[in-house]
Amino acid sequence: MLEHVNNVEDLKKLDKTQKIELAKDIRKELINVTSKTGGHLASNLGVVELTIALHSVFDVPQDKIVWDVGHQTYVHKMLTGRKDKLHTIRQLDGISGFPKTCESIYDCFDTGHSSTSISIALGMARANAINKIKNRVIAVIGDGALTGGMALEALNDAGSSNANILVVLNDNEMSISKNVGGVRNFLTKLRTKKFYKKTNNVTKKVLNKVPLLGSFSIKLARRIKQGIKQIFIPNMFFEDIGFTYFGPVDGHDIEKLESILNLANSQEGPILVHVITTKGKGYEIAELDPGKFHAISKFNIDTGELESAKAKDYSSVFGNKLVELATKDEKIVAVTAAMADGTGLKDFSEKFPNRFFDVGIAEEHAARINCRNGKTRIKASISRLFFVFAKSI
Ligand SMILES: Cc1ncc(C[n+]2csc(CCOP(=O)(O)OP(=O)(O)O)c2C)c(N)n1
Repeated sequence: MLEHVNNVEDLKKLDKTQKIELAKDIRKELINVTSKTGGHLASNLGVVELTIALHSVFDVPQDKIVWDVGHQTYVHKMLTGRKDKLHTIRQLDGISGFPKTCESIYDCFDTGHSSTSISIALGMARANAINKIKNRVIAVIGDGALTGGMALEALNDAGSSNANILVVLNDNEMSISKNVGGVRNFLTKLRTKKFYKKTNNVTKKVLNKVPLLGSFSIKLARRIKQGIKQIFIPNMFFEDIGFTYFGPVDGHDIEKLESILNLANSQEGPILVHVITTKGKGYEIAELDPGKFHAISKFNIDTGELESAKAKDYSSVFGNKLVELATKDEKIVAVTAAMADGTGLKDFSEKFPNRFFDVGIAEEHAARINCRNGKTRIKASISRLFFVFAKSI
């Protein structure tokens, strides 16, 4: 099927069975290519159906899809005219592993830094409103990236606005490694409220009737909807701060995804669609160890083993030394912003779990908790954030 799909126009002509076939072909190609080039495999395997659904429902480049971090855009690149260049990804003179406006009109913003997509999309949505442009703006953000302060600041701003912004939350319970923190705990509660889907169906039926009833009834229907949700999920954060929430929806079911995205597309104002995906989906070895396959170098497809053993790098030297020092000095603790592996702190986290703090993708916050308190001194990887960040993307 992939042979017949070069761009989004080709994709839009496919029926539902053909799209499922396409998803399989895309996965095969992602695994093949990244086994030779290295890359962000697990995150891309997780968004195959989501990317197909987004490009089926929306019309890029008029509609804008802002991908948070941007490491999960390989499928988007394949569907927007760059399928034949995928094998050059991250190579000299090849295509980038991240969205690049100079590479394609379908990449609407250059990203790499996490937690920026809602701010960018909100800016675009406000510009649309001023210029009376009707196009949709969509931010696709992972649950990991949602732990970043800027994402929460943007939700705060967007929720109280009337901007037409759609936030698609790609929730796979993973940052690079397991996601952490209160936002993670809140999302877990939402995910496990299965009956909430039924509430959503009621909502859908109510809202579908709304155009017949006029604007007073729109407000009334929204209130009813809000009321129903509040009964089932008290403290429904997204709704409370002003977003219309849809979900959770199975992020590997293209039909359901298209249906919920169409529903979201028919609404005004700030909307959030909560999508549940599996990092590494469809490649068992990556599903079992999504952290390792988040960003991987060349590997053997059958075994998942790296082609060349990882050389001793700066991070491992740093991590080993820190473990050595921390063994002698119990005042040493380590702080990381969702980068335990990338900062060489995995060993430390296993040996000294009580002295290890993963604060989520929150470097600014991490730097601030790096302070003296009596005899305890928080050292560790803070001073290396910028090195580590540059390396990680
Ligand atoms: C500010 C910042 N800190 C750290 C990183 C490194 N980083 C890249 S992707 C990622 C995890 C993202 O998790 P999530 O948003 O859930 O996406 P997923 O890969 O799980 O789909 C991290 C920590 C970054 N890109 N930017």
